[in-house]
Amino acid sequence: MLLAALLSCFSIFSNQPAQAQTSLIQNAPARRVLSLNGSWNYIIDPYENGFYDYRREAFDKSASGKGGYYDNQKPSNSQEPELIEYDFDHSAVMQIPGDWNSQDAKLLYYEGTVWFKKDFKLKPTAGKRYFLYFGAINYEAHIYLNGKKLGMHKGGFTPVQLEITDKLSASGDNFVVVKADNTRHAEEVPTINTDWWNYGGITRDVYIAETPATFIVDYKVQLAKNDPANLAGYVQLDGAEKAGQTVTLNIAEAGLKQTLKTDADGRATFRLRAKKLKLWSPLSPKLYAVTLTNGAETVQDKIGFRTIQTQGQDILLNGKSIFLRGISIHDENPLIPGRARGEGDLRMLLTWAKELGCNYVRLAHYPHNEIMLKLADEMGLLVWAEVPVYWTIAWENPTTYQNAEQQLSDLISMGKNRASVMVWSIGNETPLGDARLKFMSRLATKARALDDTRLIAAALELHRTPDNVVHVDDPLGEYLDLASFNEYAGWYWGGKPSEITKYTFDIKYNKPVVISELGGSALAGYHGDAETRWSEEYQEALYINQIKMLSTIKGLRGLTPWILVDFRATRRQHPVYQNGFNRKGLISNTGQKKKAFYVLQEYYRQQAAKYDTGK
Ligand code: GCB
Repeated sequence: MLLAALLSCFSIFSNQPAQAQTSLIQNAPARRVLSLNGSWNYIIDPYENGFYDYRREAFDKSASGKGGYYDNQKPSNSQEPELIEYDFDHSAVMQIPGDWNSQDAKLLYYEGTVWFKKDFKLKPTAGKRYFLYFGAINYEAHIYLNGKKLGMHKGGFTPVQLEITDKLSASGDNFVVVKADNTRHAEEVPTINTDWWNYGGITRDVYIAETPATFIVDYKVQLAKNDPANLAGYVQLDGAEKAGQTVTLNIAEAGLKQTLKTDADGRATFRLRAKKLKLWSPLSPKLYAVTLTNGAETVQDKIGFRTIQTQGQDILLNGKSIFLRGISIHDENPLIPGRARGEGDLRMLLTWAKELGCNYVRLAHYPHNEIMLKLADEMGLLVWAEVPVYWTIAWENPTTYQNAEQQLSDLISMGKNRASVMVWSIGNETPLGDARLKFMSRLATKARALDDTRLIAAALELHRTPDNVVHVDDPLGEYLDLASFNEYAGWYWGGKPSEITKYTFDIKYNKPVVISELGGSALAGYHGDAETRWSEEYQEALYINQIKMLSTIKGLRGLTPWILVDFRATRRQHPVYQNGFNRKGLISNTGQKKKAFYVLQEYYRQQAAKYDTGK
């Protein structure tokens, strides 16, 4: 606890991403005691007047630590009239989780600071610990409880967790204030340039998790690497009494029960024979109820077990060859519109993917909601999960690297018990260069060290020669398990859709080829012939010819075309065809399926008939 307290001080005074958080609580929603979702008051603060004084000194670094909006000051009844130039209680409210861009017309393009405040009642119980948990806040968040700073966090798609055990008020009346700032910076992750909307705010669930004084903070219960007969993993306790404790692992349905003893660091590793497990697969997404018990504490999870490995150019799921019928997905619900806000939105996206015939999804380009991974487990969809190391990152900046590594570690921590997750992707379309290779290969090594039971990949770029050969030879490929690349023949290059079948592929690596992107745009309801750009017929022809062209690739083991649904993108400014949306969706932003949807659906039907034998 002392260490955790010291670390959380560190985050207050440093500019680093919040290394402050103790390890993320595994399956945090299962420890939820109080949801803070709902209406939060907010104040728009482009000049950051609630954070800095007029000399641009941060209030929270002053001797008193006071003066910022986080004080949530209200007029007292003193004789002297006080000057207070903000008032949360009379400010507008917004629904959390939810981005600000789609909830207030003034904020559609806004990049800067918005302050949020929520009152809540929670009387701490003696002997318990409390953690304030945000699923995600984009991008830089400063968090205060009852006027005191808890910490700072950078990274818009990974959880923010702060211990508040000693900071809750004894009376039970509390308020939390968050300064969220989505300003883009060149040295951040992602950097200033992306092809998605920079949604700001508290975009995922907020709650308080309650735990015993010493508790199960983390665990991994998965099959050992490539070994369907053994479970391997660990349980990690946190708290003063963590050494020498007994933890029971129970998977009743499989008749497995094991008592584990923690070492001096509160960790118990195990390897357990588990011969008769029914393995998880998209055809049969079997999940087992897994229970971990330490004294009075019981943590429950639903976990599937499967192996995934490559063999030459093959991908083996549970030892059997699989073809990945995929689609790329952004964490956005165009129908609301805005960031997906909860289970219903996420289920809608994955249901569309199932309807398309998918057994696999690429969750681009950043960590998606933990709920998405759980739904994928339940619905039988394999997952490519990614960090926002996208395009031009500040490759030479050590802080940028640390930030990327932290986001990767948090993603892996959050998803490591999900059978659906088969790929950790370390980035997308990063440009060739020495500094980049060093940065990316280091990330690949880190990902492997954190979890060697998944494949490591990245979406690479290609280049062409005048003989119509497409080359994939990025040196980063050496460090990866898949030959994955984005390929836009018929849209960004290669002429009309009917011309692209002349291309052949020269792929340097003897690894499974999984095309991470392909596609072209169409405005739903706009019709023309197969050569009319933006028409549904153009996109349809593009998919037909892409499929023909790709079928010539030896070792093609799957694809995730770009993208399931049209999504908001600032760089897409054509007033007729785009109107602020990237139109490469197979489904429009009003939920209308375009012609190309059915082309891919038919291809996937054929692939399923070939590979999904049901055995
Ligand atoms: C890409 C990017 C993706 C873009 C897409 C496009 O290669 O990886 O983020 O949205 O192309 O539509 O241009």
